[in-house]
Amino acid sequence: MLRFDIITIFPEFFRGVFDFGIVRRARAAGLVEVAAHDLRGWTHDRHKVVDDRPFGGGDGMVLKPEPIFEAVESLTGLTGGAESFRQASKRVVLLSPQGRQLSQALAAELAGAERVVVVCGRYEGVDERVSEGLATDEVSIGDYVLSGGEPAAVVLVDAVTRLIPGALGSETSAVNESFSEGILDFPNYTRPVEFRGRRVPEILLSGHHAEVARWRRRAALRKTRRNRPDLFAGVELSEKERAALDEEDE
Ligand code: 6GU
Repeated sequence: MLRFDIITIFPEFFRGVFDFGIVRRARAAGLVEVAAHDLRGWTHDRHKVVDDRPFGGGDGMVLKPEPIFEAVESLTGLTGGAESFRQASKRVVLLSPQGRQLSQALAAELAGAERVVVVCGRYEGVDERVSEGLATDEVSIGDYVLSGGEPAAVVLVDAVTRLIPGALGSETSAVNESFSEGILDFPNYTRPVEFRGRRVPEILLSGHHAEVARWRRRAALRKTRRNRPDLFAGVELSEKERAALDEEDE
């Protein structure tokens, strides 16, 4: 059982969002548990203040360290910082645009933890001592700006949950997916055979399994080259594949 604890100033944001699809099923099966906690619950003043003005000046407010440290320490029962969390198979993920980018490899690592505490930063910032002295990981979901870490927390929980053994059910496997081979997934088609003048590629109707597999690999490579040249640069092509792709270019 992997437990996610999300620390946020908007706990209501998560109402219902984990009640669909794979995540719902994984929760129902007892494979994961997800709880959202209001950061203000770890303040001690009457106005439940969680932020303050930045030292050195500037716009916006910065999340204070004390409530975040208290929240993480009370949820984990540990006060020894990143090293003690890792030793206990717990991870404390600070979500911020300054993090390293979430990848399938990091998602797989987190899927092996017993506890993942997710701290939702906000766009203006989080006191750096959270990153320095509390988080095991500082993570971004991509190069664009969100107003807060909450949408990123939903992304993280989804990406990690579907990698927990049993979460996808017997009919599907995470092994055949996009990124597991370093290239994008192949294009899929279903009925009808012709739709608005576009036909399903004939090979897929032929029943020749080896030819279908070869077509899919080449179509996936073509699509990866067009949409993700960064991934394509790392792909090892056989002579035949290189020739086939070069031929299509003419
Ligand atoms: Cl994790 N937080 C915010 N505020 N913006 C982001 C992000 C996270 N990842 C990409 N942009």
